[in-house]
Amino acid sequence: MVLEYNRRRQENIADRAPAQRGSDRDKGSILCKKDGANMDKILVIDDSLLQAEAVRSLLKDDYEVTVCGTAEKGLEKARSGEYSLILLDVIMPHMSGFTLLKELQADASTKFIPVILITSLTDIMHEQEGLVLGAVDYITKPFEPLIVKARVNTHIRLFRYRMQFMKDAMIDELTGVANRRSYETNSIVRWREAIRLRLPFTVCMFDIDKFKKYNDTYGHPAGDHVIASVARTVSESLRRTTDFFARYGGEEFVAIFLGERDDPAFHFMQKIRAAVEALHIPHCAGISKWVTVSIGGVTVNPREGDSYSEILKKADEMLYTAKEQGRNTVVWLSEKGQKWQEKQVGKKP
Ligand code: GH3
Ligand code: MG
Ligand code: MG
Repeated sequence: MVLEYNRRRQENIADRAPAQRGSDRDKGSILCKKDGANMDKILVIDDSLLQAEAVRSLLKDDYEVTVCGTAEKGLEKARSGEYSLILLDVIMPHMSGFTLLKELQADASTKFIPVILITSLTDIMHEQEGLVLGAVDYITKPFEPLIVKARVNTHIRLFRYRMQFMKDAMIDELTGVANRRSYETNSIVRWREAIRLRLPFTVCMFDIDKFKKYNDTYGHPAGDHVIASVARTVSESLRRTTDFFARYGGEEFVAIFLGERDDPAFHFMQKIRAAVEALHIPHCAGISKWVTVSIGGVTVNPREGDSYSEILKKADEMLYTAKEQGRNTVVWLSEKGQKWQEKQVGKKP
């Protein structure tokens, strides 16, 4: 899945950034960001250490190269979502490069990584087989260093364009946060992850209060600014890489947390509600002096067979209750099914 791959990749880039900042490896690189935060990683899978080292020394100035001596280890590494390219040997003991290529293509977390086969099998039949299986290129040994370098550079560049394109398709233009399409995929990925890892799962819906009135009073462009400001305030408050926040549509947003218990999640949302009000964007709707949001959330411990849409429906019900309670408030359904209601703090002007 594109998003699952992108997510793991983003997490890994974020994790790697401090360690690589200012690294000597970045100097003179044409393909890596100069701050080193985004140096592309290449995985070399080859049972011949000598061959693998030759490839590593060829590419190490421009890329961070990891070497794996077996297909099994290579597969495990590839699943981390860190790699922008795999250079794969074909003849290896236990599992061949072709078998590994099939596995990589069948796995949602690895199928987007370009694979270049680098092999001593020079006949057309093997080359054909490798390309049909999904390899982006086929290089025979002994290889010409400059050609390998050029091909690697090209495929890394194409991979970057592709990732950027896929990322852009998942971003809401007005706010810069994830869009509805991104949410549809991410919510299910996280829901399954919560079931698999037996983690608490939280989903909350946000809705800007009396926003029609805001548009009618201050104009649509000003309304757009408000939507963007609210989105920025919430997304900047989220710190964990597993937190997910998206524009659900119009003036509504959705957030998903994995592994957070209900009590801290509820308090966190109270803080976010207060942070939006503290933006002090004037609003004449009579709820507060400022623009406010209502938030409905639910935390559950999902089990196999539970339905995500049921949980989302409950979060929506909590949001509806928050609106009924006078808006600018948070209403929560706890893990034990208790309804928690924040005391509404907004003051009338
Ligand atoms: P409530 O407190 O019950 O949520 O009231 P509300 O007025 O916010 O709810 P309602 O659903 O009646 O109105 C939502 C408004 O949000 C209407 C629509 O024009 C506005 N809206 C939706 N998308 C956008 C957008 O992209 N930009 C702007 N400026 N306004 C938008
Ligand atoms: Mg609404
Ligand atoms: Mg609204």
